[in-house]
Amino acid sequence: MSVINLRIVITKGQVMVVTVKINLLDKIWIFDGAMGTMLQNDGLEIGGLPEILNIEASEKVVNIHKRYIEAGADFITTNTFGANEIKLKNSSYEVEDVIDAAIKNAKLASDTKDVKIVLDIGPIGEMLEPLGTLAFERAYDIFKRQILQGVKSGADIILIETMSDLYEAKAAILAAKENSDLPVFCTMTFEKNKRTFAGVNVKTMVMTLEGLNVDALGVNCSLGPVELESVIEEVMKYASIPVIVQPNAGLPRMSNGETIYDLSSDEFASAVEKMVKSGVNIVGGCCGTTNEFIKSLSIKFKDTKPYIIERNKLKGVCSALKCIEFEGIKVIGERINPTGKKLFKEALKNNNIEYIVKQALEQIEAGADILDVNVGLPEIDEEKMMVQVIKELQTVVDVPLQIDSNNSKVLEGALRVYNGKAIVNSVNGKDLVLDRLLPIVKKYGAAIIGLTLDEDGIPSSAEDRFRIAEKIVDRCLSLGIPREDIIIDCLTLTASAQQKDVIETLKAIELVKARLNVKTVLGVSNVSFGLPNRNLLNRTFLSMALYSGLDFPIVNPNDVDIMDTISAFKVLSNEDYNSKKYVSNFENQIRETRIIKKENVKRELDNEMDNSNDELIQVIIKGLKEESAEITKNILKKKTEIEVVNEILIPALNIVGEKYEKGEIFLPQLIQSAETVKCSFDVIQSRLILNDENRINRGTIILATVKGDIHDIGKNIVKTVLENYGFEIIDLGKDVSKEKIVEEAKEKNVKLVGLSALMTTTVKSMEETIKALKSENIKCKIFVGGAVLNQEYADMIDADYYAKDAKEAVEIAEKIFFDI
Ligand code: B1M
Repeated sequence: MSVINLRIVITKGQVMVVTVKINLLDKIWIFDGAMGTMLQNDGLEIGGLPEILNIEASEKVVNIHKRYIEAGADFITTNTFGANEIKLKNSSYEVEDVIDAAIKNAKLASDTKDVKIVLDIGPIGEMLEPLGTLAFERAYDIFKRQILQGVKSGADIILIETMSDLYEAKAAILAAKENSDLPVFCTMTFEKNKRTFAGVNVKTMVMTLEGLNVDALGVNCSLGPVELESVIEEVMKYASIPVIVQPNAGLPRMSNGETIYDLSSDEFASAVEKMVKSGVNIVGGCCGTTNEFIKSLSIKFKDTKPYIIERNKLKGVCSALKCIEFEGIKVIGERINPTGKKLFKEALKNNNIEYIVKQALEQIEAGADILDVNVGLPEIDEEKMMVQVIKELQTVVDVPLQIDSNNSKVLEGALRVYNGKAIVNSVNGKDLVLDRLLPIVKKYGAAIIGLTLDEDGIPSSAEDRFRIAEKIVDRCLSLGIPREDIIIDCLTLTASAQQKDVIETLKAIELVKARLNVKTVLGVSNVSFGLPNRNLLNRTFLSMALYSGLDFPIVNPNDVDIMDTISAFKVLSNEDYNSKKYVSNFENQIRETRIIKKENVKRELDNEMDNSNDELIQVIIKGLKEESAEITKNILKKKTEIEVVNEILIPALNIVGEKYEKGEIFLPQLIQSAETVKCSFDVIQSRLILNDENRINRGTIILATVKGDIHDIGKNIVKTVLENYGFEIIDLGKDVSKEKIVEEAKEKNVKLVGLSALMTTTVKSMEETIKALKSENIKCKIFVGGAVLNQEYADMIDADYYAKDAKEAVEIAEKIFFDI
């Protein structure tokens, strides 16, 4: 696991490429430190593109590499962090030229010394869907271009670093693996709450990156080694491959207009030593570190042998945000499957993805840990549909998904776009199936369900089913799919048709558990086909199977009897320690029954509309975009547009904001809710515009969300309401610089400018914008609004007016233009 192959080019006499194996656990390997901050110290302007200097000031880059090599770095990283087609689009250079020059610079600096040249790949600079607008496939192509050139110019290793979004990291890793045979290291960037800013946690990172077969994984940037200690502690608990750490030189602060970091090189090395003692064996530096820092590291770890620490390999699967460990019983929801479901089939035929998303949410609410996803219908393109459903589901739900198809193209398409570690359902004992599917499972690092059937069908006896299970396990292990990722399905047979075989399934589970030490899964409800009172048979069989060693029942989580049986089994098998969950389940059920009763009474008293209000709030919290528009249209039959905004949309966003602040939801869900509000708001906006047929211009107003702030829902509401009152709005959008606002205000000679800000950090740029407008002597009044502001703040930053909401914005406009 820890050995990587490096291609070495020998040029004495003739050119020869040989492969050298190096063991990453042989020593503490030293990476270099920062490039960007070193170049800034050497005159690079803040905001300038450091990668261009590979061509325009190559001597500066070579010099920095040399300083790191002299300091003792074993690996030097090319100056290519942002050398991608998005960041270079306004420069006069192509990606290929920049990367080629960067690798040449590194080679020149390394001369004949034994250092490895690492192709550095940073984030693209635009967010991937659903956080942003960049498609996964487009991101892959951007990375591919960098990697192809890196290989051509002779890099030894690829480092994918400073990643916040696991999805972006995956696009880069796939691009690296599919277009080169170089070793791949990947590091992500964590905040103090042990999540990346996109919500990824340590477990989901480790699971996904190890699954994708990187050679080393770890953490870089964002914090100093002291603050990163708890993150590393967690990485070291779970990672089973070499770990790399490149912290910043402490925390930054401003001093005399310059950013300085708070650790000396020796303090830095001492803090890193703690990480080395916990098992980290590749160390270097990120922002603010210099050759002095790398020298301190190389002196400190010159004779240190890596600490080999016993680690618990993580067993389980994950989405980008949530990890389900394979311990105890886990419920797999079976409802996303068209078999025998008329409405589901219709939804698939009509591309009604919202219906499928609702099935997912219902199952999660009912207690599913993992969701099976099967969208196979003869009349639809299964691959296209599966990819679309996986993409949509993972923007709304956070439980891991199980991709259910026997078509290799469908499986590969889905695994490619899945953000996390999935389960593949299903492989079986047929040689052809094993040959075709196992390499795909290995490549994408999924867990796998193996069915105990082969070319001769499903054997009757437990022993024969066990033999197929054994064959599947052997084939997986020989391909490098670890035992903990293998789940065996001993197949439920129907009691009405094959009564004596039902018990064989249970015996087979016992054999598999005892002799193969893998997890087991079973679709339960097959057992009862053709017999009355199916539920009774299902839950009795479920209890028997759980007692035989079933780990993952595939069931309908909406079936209360089934879920209660599982809950009771967890008590009796000692999994639910002190019966805590069982007791709270039933407490909840009692409470829920009471709530339902109370709600029924309330419902009779309330009008229908209040239910729709709650429904819309729930839809916003869950992020169901399409439904929000429909419900909004209904509510607008009884409420005014402003009432909908004030009584429903804003309270719903407040709930979402609170959940985000408490860490109950993360950025992807926050974005999804904001998008859902936009769908409702589009309906409101179109109505307001329709209502205003005889619009006249009662005055022109500039509106903008200030620099650094991308929140624009509130500002857009203010805009629509002001337009509704006959004012013409020049909407400069969000994240608008003070220069742009000043320029527009001058050019359009407006009487009134409105500024919006939602974050404490951006009130400062609001203040600067006001200062700029006033210092240019522009004869306009300025009003401000946004959730962080109040009258006191507005006065403090010298605004002329403060508007609490859109209605107050109208009052201010009327005052300015008509002195009303
Ligand atoms: Co973010 N966000 N967000 N966010 N977001 C807040 C504001 C936050 C309070 C959430 C939280 O932590 N509880 C928090 C700020 C903390 C702080 O500084 N105090 C926060 C954060 C931290 C962030 C990010 C940094 C998260 C991250 O990336 N880690 C990031 C910021 C990026 C950036 O701006 N550089 C971020 C991103 C986003 C989304 C993109 C996901 C999305 C915005 C989508 C969009 O706007 N297009 C979003 C959302 C939706 C929110 C919350 C949940 C809702 C904001 C909103 O639209 N409210 C918000 C929490 C909250 O406010 N409860 C939160 C509804 C809107 C109608 O109200 O804008 O106040 P509001 O407008 C009202 C009035 O204030 C007034 O009239 C409107 C109607 O009554 N008004 C004006 C507003 N502007 C006016 C201008 C006027 C007059 C009146 O005259 C000119």
